[in-house]
Amino acid sequence: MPANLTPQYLEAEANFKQAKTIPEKIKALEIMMAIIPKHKGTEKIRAQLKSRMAKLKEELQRRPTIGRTEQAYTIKREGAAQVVLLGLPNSGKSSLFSQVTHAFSEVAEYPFTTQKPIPGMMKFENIQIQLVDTPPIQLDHIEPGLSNLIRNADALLLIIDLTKDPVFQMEILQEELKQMKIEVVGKGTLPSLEGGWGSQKTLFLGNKCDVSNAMEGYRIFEIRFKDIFPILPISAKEGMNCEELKREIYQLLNIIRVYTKAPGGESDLTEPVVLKKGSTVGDVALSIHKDFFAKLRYAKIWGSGKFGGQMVKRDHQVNEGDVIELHI
Ligand SMILES: Nc1nc2c(ncn2[C@@H]2O[C@H](COP(=O)(O)OP(=O)(O)O)[C@@H](O)[C@H]2O)c(=O)[nH]1
Ligand SMILES: [Mg+2]
Repeated sequence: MPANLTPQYLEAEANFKQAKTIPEKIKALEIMMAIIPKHKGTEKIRAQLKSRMAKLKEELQRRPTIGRTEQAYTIKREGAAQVVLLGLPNSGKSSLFSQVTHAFSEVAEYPFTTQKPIPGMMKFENIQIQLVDTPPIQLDHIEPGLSNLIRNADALLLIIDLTKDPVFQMEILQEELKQMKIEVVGKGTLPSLEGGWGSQKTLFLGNKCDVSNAMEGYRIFEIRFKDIFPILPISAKEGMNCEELKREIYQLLNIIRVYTKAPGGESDLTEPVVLKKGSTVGDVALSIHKDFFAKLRYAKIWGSGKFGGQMVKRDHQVNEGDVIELHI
């Protein structure tokens, strides 16, 4: 008996093949198991999926435990995205972190106050973005967990102290990132890299612009780097440009917010669904529940549709601000 697999199933299977980590694979497999047509013709495949799932779960349990410092560098992602702050000692990372989140990170005039990464939530309009303050980097010693922390994040903020030779600081940071095999990308798309290299979307922050000579440093820095990176002058201490900063971070993340509503109901504009740019109606359903994704027949969309309430299929792309009514 033929299996007659649906295009949705094949898509889920493709996602499974692309999944890199075990948790990602488990998630993709769960979706395949939920949406595979349940009839005689798929019995064998369903059994295979089941045993594959069992193996993955076993593997997850067996994974080697990581060292204590690396564990300190593993920060559980919360909110819409995770953004890591990086900079030389005394550049103002902890000051900025304390200014824009409600978390506490010690600020002091002496370097190396921050000993391990600290997460905190930053509110931007109706979403929360997680910021991670890091210990300052030292050229002669790189914490093994730091490279992974940066790679696994959604974006990177590099902070420069504008009052102290910003171009030189930038060179040190670049050297440091090179040692960690991380290519920072400002404008343009992330390249696919080989040989253990990773890349990260990056915004440059010129800090301490409240100090009188800082804007001179900023101009020199800007001339050199503005074509390659988005750069923003800020004062972490005085809170200057912090709202602008939040908006720039949001832009950098390449995410959109859409809103769902029940048929006949109202949408709750305080509760966005956050998705990658380019996501579809199917992704909206999946973000709610995999069964929703499996059973989805069509959606009605307000915003980017040709007219309000237009009926669309699951592969219809959604845009920032769209309101979506899912029909199963
Ligand atoms: N004038 C000024 N001083 C700042 C600013 N941000 C941080 N500082 C000072 O720079 C020093 C180091 O700040 P901190 O946030 O601990 O830097 P970190 O080592 O990068 O975390 C402290 O004395 C802060 O008060 C700023 O925007 N303006
Ligand atoms: Mg600090």
